[in-house]
Amino acid sequence: MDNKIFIGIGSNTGNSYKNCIIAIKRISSDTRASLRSISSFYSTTPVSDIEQDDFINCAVEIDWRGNPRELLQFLNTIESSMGRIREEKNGPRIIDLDILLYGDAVIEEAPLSIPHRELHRRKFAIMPCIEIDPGLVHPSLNKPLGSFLSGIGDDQRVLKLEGIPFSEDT
Ligand code: PH2
Ligand code: MG
Ligand code: MG
Repeated sequence: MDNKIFIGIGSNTGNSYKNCIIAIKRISSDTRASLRSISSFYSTTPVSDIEQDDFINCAVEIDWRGNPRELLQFLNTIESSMGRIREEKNGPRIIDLDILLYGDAVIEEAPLSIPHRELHRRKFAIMPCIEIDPGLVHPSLNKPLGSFLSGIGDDQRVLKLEGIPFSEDT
């Protein structure tokens, strides 16, 4: 239960902000999950070759009474319940729930890939995590998570959204 588990949340279809909130509520309403922390919401440019709208991204830290595989299944179930269908890689999506970090675990057993394969290359994933815990270290690259930011191009724009109340009528 001491694992620092970080879930990356993203949406760029429909009301993206609301979609992220619905996903957070569904995560926290399961008895196996406890919400420890929610990051700010960020407006982010798509990292993709496909032309599409900007994303809303955030991250949550949770405790999970189960194993990583069960967590992945749980997140996939929430994605499906929100209408996610398997779209093209890096295409627009109503909701995306990715396990970014599972404590110090390094797991490469398809479909599990922990830490998330792209975590250190994506500002929209790193920023919300280090906002919650600035001391995070990448468990397989063994460097502070924040240290990867300087190597990421300025084309990845990430704008922290200030002053948006968490609780809307969702
Ligand atoms: N997710 C992707 C691909 N590109 N870009 C942004 N800004 N935010 C995302 O969540 C995102 C992306 C694949 O899951
Ligand atoms: Mg993703
Ligand atoms: Mg995903």
